[in-house]
Amino acid sequence: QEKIYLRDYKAPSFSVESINLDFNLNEDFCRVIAKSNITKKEAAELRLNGEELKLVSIKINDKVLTSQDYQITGEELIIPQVPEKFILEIETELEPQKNTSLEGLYKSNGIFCTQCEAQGFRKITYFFDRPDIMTSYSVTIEADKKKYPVLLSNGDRVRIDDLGNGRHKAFWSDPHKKPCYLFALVAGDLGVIRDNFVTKSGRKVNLEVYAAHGKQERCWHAMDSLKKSMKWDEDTFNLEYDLNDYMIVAIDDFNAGAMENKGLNVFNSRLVLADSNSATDVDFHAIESVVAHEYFHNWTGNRVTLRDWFQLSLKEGLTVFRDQEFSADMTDRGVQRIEDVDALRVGQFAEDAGPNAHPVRPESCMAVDNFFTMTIYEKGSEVIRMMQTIVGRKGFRKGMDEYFKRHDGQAVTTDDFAAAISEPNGKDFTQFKRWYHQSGTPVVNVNESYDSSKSEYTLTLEQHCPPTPNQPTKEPFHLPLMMELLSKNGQELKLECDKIETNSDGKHLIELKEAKETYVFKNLNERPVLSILRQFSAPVNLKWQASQDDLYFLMEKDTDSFNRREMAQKIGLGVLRQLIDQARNKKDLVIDQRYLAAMSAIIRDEKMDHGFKAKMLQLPSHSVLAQEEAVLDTESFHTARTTLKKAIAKENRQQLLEIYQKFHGVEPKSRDTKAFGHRSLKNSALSYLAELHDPEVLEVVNKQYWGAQNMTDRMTAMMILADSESVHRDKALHNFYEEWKNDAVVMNKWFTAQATTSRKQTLEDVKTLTKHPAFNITNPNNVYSLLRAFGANLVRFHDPKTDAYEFYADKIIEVDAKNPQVAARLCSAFNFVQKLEPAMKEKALKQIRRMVGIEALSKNSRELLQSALA
Ligand code: HT7
Ligand code: ZN
Repeated sequence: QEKIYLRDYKAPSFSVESINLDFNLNEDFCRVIAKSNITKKEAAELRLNGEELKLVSIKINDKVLTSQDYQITGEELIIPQVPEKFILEIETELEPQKNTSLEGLYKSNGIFCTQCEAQGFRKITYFFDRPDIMTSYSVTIEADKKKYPVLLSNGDRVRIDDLGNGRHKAFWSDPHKKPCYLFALVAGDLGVIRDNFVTKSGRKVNLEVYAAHGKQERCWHAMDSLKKSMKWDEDTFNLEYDLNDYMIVAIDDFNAGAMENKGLNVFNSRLVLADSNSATDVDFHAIESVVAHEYFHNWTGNRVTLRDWFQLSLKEGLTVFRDQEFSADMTDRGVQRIEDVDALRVGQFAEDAGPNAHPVRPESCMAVDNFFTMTIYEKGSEVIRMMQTIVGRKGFRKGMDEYFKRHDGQAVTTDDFAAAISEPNGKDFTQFKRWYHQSGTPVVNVNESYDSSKSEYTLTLEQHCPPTPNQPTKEPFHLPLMMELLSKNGQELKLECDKIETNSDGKHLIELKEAKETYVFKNLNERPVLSILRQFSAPVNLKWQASQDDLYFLMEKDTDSFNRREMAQKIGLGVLRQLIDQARNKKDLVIDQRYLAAMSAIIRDEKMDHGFKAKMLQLPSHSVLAQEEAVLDTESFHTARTTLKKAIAKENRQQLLEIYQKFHGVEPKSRDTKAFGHRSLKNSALSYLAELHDPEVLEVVNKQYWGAQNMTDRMTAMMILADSESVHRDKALHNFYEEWKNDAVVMNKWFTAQATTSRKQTLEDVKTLTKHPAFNITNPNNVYSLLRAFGANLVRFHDPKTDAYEFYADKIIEVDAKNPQVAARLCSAFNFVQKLEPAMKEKALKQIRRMVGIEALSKNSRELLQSALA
């Protein structure tokens, strides 16, 4: 399979001033006529991308071409001779009803829709399917009037004509030039809710959210989220919406979360539909954040777009950063940062340590669709956050203004972005940009000493980055490390060190640029306690052999709430690792009493914010353990974690019950941040108590299931019961199914609850569920909620006593034949292969070899699996 390289980028030889797309939608085929206005900028043959298309005709300036005038080779249409300026008219035929890849034009539950990012437009017509060709679009859609009353595309509605024969035709025109990956079309019989937003300059924007009939009343949270996003972008970045209409359409079959097509976002239904009966607090939060993310793309992605796909993080990293900041402003900034860093650690750090590690701006790839990774998105966002930390918020805003001033309407690179932020702030980002081309998670070693005779505290920091595929050695990174020194009673001390920066937000910063650097702090009459990497100001692995006294001190007293939670995780990790060691060596498991006392103190702390307390009580996850431990022995992870959880629950049974009783049933329908915090704390208390497996607690869980007044409570109880041997288990699962069997979005929760248990028969349950009438392997949400969730269930996926790898590989192969993008998302389950014990490793490798040996395997899956063999 061929690779493509960033170094081969060449600016286009043609420009396309405008394109008119005419769609004629029918039940068994769709006819597309694409008329483009093209200019040749330099001598070149015309090469257009196209896949799975039936070509009907080609005309240049109205003259029909014969087969001697062009060639069709694999994935290109080549016309060697074209004039300087010409109108190219291409007619193609598609079969959207047979399109199971869900890219290009396809049908989901009777609705025609498109997904063009990254390279789906080439499945609609022959075109320059590259983001640096920006074009004005006008679109007509003709379809049956009864079956498809709603006909949508990007931009402004021009008119809709009744054709008098049971068919109608809609005309759309988009005043903004765009790359073809932002093109969209939707045609179907849909319900809609409407509202409007008046922009700061007084323009009224019509807002519409479409969903299947009967579901539209569940779209109001998405609508509210959209209005909040529009206001936030005006207030924060002075960015205003630029069309008269903004439409969101919920679709059941969708490969990803959502798509930011200009003026016409297409969303996975699970990220639109919500009410308190059917959606959890986490769902509500995810919807708010994804609606915001897609809206924010209107400026960061659409108005300023990508020069080429290697620059994907230019829009995705920046837009994730913007949605994280939005969520922080809408909810609780401290808790939001904890959640974002948890997700980064679990997903992106694992990616950076695995066979598919790649830079934020990759150099090569086989399948462009494989770029939609945690590294591009989440690490990309951390890179932007570091820029903001270095220049401060005000400086960052100045840089963003400059970015839009320089590049509005252009297709640009991450280098252009870095220049726009650094230059107005008088900063040099030459070294900083290594974050874009070096992969891997840097390790920072911390060493400290205190000299009481000189009243000096010395801090030595050393950085290195482990080798990653194709990058055996790395240059030092530019690391902004936010820090303070704390006194014995937790106060921030005056920092007398000339190497410490203060950014425009008044935050103290070490800008570590060398492999090793020493910092001396003067006039400290007592040994200070170091608080470093505050707010997780750089995405690094901090190795710091701090004393237990200091760690416990910081967990209790650090003035940076993120670091308090970080210390709780660090101590918890140490305790768990000792328990894992004992479990692996068949020793008695001995609980660390100091840790137990500290966790008990948190449980009993009446002043701590509730949402934050729930985060403090979380034990490090199996995926975090998997990254720290040399061997992936998940049975020992499970034993260690449940033993520790049980010990904490036993010690605090009464207090946990009191927390539960205090908050259970309080404002069950409220969705404000306070209510989220209450529910998160009391459900975390319940999950601790459930570890005791005592009948009284299971009664409480069962009662919560049957009496739940919202999905957060119902789902928590169902997950606990699903993971138990309780007599209540089957009845609850059966009831959930009966209640929600006609609701595709909610049924996914039922699959996940059963795929993520630690019960020994989980694999058998998952196998059975793949044959369940509610499971459809062509629906991405079903695949993710059952199969991918099982692949992420480290305990049961890596169970030496089962054939989980073989079953999972069978499913990858089956999905791959229909939908390569979805299959590729399943492959990451094999990322830990190098950490497996020899027998397990061989079992996993055998399956990977089997998959790679299939000739018809897609390049998407092949690229990801092959590297696991390297
Ligand atoms: N920009 C969107 C990415 C996306 C996507 C990528 C590959 C295959 C299907 C897809 N659907 C949407 C989503 C976003 O980041 O906003
Ligand atoms: Zn995005």
